Amino acid sequence: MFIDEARILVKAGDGGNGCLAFRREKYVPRGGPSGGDGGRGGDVVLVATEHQNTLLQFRFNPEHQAERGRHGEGSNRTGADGRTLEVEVPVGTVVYDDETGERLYDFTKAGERFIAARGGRGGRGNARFATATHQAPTEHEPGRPGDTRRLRLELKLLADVGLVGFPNAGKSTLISRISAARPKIADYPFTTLEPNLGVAQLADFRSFVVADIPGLIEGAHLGHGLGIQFLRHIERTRLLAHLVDVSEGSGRDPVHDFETVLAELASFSNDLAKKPMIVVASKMDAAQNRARVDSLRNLAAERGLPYFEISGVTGQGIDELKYAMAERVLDRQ
Ligand SMILES: Nc1nc2c(ncn2[C@@H]2O[C@H](COP(=O)(O)OP(=O)(O)OP(=O)(O)O)[C@@H](O)[C@H]2O)c(=O)[nH]1
Ligand SMILES: [Mg+2]
Repeated sequence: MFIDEARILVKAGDGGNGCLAFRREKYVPRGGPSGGDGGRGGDVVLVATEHQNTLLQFRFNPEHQAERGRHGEGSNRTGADGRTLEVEVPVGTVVYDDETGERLYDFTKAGERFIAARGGRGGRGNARFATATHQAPTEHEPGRPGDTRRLRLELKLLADVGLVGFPNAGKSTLISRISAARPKIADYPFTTLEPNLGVAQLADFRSFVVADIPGLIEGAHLGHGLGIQFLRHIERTRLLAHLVDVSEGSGRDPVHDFETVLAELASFSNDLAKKPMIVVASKMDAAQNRARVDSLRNLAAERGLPYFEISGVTGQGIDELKYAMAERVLDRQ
């Protein structure tokens, strides 16, 4: 299982100090104590969101501090409370205390909130200490410090985009071009034996997760090749990118390849076969026969599927494809 991890420091706001003051006003003899209370420090609250799917943002931004409470003032003015700081974490994040290892919270739904650090209470002003026999109190309290905590966040990455296609279609090459994943790439079928996940990043720091799985061949659902057991890794993706080798080297017909893989997907699950799909003509640099390429393009057009042409070798079309994937899986942002 591919796990994303981040360590963060959360600091809640300190409470404001209570005030020491006495009322001094014209025509009011012996004005009493009037020091207001300090405000409460802001909490740091983690909030689950579906707008993020990795913990990447915390690598650039590991410290989160909420506002302190304002100090109390004379004339019984209470200091304002510090604002709560909300920190968004992806749904699926598990929060641990980094010092004790204790598991503190497990986010399963968007909108769930966990108070990671509580703000300090404001100190009481001297007005609070007045009693019938103690009319000019000078006691007043400092605010309490807010909690400081080191947390470890852990997220099981779920893929947004699944790469499917025949063995040798260039799936691993593609994931290595759009993410930091470095799977084994070789000129023979079934190079990939285990699924690989990669985080594809966009220029604006948004990101999505791509899964590269072993290739499928005819009869995969009967156990041919490596079989279809790996398809469960892409069952929860929101988009499939179907790579078809359009170079002469494959020795097969692109349309036939496309339909074969689709049939294998359908025999695994109907949902999978119905997932949104992008058709990708792969190895364009080695495709001399335009008719082969066009047959795939026409097929995509007939089925109303988006179509891209790429080469993992020259880089042709890679960025366009990456942004097309992002557009379809990050539509919530
Ligand atoms: N000419 C050319 N060769 C490519 C391109 N993309 C991948 N290849 C080559 O094709 C072979 C297979 O690439 P992989 O990325 O391992 O293919 P795969 O789909 O992951 O294969 P399996 O893991 O076996 O299913 C390698 O020798 C790559 O160098 C491309 O765009 N152009
Ligand atoms: Mg591979």
